[in-house]
Amino acid sequence: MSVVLTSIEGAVATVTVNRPEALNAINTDVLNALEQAFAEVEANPQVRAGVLTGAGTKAFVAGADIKAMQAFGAEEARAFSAHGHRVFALMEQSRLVWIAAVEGFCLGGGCELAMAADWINASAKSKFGQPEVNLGLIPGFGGTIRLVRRVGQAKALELCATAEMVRGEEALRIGLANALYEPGEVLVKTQEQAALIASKGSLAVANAKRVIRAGADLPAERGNAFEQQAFGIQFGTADGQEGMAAFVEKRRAGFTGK
Ligand code: DAK
Repeated sequence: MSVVLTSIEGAVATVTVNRPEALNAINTDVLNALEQAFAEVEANPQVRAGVLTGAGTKAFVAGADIKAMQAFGAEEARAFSAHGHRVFALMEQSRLVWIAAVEGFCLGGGCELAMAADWINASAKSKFGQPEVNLGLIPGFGGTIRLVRRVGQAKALELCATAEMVRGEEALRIGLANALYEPGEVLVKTQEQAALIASKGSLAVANAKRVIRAGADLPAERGNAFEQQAFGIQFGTADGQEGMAAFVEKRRAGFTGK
């Protein structure tokens, strides 16, 4: 059985980290399989939104694989970190919105993987944390950067320095999760949300994602200029014309992704 599974339902792809016996811990095989899965989904014109999850109900992903990392020297650790950064960034660079559906433990590299998605939907029984200092380590898959952007510098450092876990409700409160669902419901609810996104103009969704993600790293003046350019581009698309015509003609828009 592959360590990463991909299923496609309508226009929604669901990518599942599938090592439940190790609480879906991330090793090199998982990174390679995720890289392949993201590339295949990206290239599939049928797919218009993505969901990332973990197999089983006990964990989304309980971290990087500690047993595998134990054998690393500094150079292997740096290469493993670079590999993870490259693979996780594929979701950020994607034309698709990616949503992480988190049930159970979401720790260390697992929390970093979830944060590389565009947002996180959490189960009320989920537990988030960056417990690397318990192992004498620090986050190595982008957590120090992405966590600060989600929850602010002081809360990010508090989580990384104390290794304390927070429950789904607290993750929602601090802005780490966007939504909270009953245990067992988060995947289905997230797939429903992804299907809603997939029903919109896909070029517009991709453009909005590109502008918002780029804008977060730009000074406001350049971000505003980038938005103006991107706004103009939408008017040259068939979807933009169709969406406005449908409103004026009081009918449902038929988007083609062109
Ligand atoms: N790695 C490997 N195996 C893991 C694992 C992990 N992160 N988490 C759990 N497992 C395995 C357990 O070893 C156990 O396997 P067996 O011993 O049965 O073979 C199985 O999953 C079930 O786990 P438990 O028996 O421990 O289950 P419990 O319910 O008792 O406890 C737990 C659940 C989540 C509280 C516990 O498993 C736990 O504390 N896990 C470790 C959580 C953790 O510390 N995660 C952060 C990992 S560090 C870097 C790159 C990346 C990173 C850092 C640096 N560079 C390259 C520089 C990231 C680091 C991390 O993510």
